[in-house]
Amino acid sequence: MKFIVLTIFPDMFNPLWEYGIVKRAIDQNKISASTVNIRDFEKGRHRVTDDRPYGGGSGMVMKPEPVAAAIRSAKKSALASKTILLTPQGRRLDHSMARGLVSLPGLILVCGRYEGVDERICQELIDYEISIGDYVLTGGELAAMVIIDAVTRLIPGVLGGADSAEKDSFSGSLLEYAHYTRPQTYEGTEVPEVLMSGNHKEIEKWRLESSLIRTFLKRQDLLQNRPLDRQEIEILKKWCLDIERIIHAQPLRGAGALSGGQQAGRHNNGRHNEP
Ligand code: 4FV
Repeated sequence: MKFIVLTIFPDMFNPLWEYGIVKRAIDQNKISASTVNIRDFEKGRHRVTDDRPYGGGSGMVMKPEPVAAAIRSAKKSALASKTILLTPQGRRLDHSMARGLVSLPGLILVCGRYEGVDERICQELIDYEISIGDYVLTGGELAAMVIIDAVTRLIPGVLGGADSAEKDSFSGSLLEYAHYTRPQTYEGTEVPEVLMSGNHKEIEKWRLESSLIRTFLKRQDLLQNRPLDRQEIEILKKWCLDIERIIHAQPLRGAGALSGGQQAGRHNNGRHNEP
């Protein structure tokens, strides 16, 4: 996969190219990555790439000419690549979008600065607008790095066997299960017994329950329109029973606590005849 980043701060990407999984992917020729300085396409003596906004107002706008020239130059060496503008206006990046981008031969990532890029660029030369979140960055560079990192690790073979992307959070659109490593006891807290049992069936079941409970507690929105398989339904039903048992086992506490008589009422198949 080919990444070409158009930016006025190309050196910001050096650490990304030189460390971790992205570096390994470059060394394994799984990806090629390069930057293009938009300033190089600005003819003026001071290579100024921004100008005042028509209609007045604060801030500056990135001029169309150098950005367009940089895009057209990049496209020459990456014909099949899609051109992406990083902007809060874009479709929100998520795991399924990242998985979609992996199938492309390459990405030309346009990093805006100032208030953004002249709108006529968006209309003519941009294939997709992508946002990494509903907040405003000082530039598109960090968003471009997020996309390069999230997409590169999904390229088959980039993540070694041990840490495959299959078990990612969001891969089954559940959050990942809890991870533990040595020591077995840390500050008095034990690693769950089942994880040291070697019983892979039980470990898989425990991990699924861990993913489900974490998703239920932290990201219920992910469960909303997500079909449940038989095993997941069994687990959720078990929780319901556990919760029912707790409800029925505990005397009601606090102001709402029912008096003796009403207390009795509560046990008739759980219907509360709350006043
Ligand atoms: C952004 C985002 C973002 C807006 C103006 C760059 C900045 C400046 N990009 N997701 N959120 N971009 O805030 O992707 O030009």
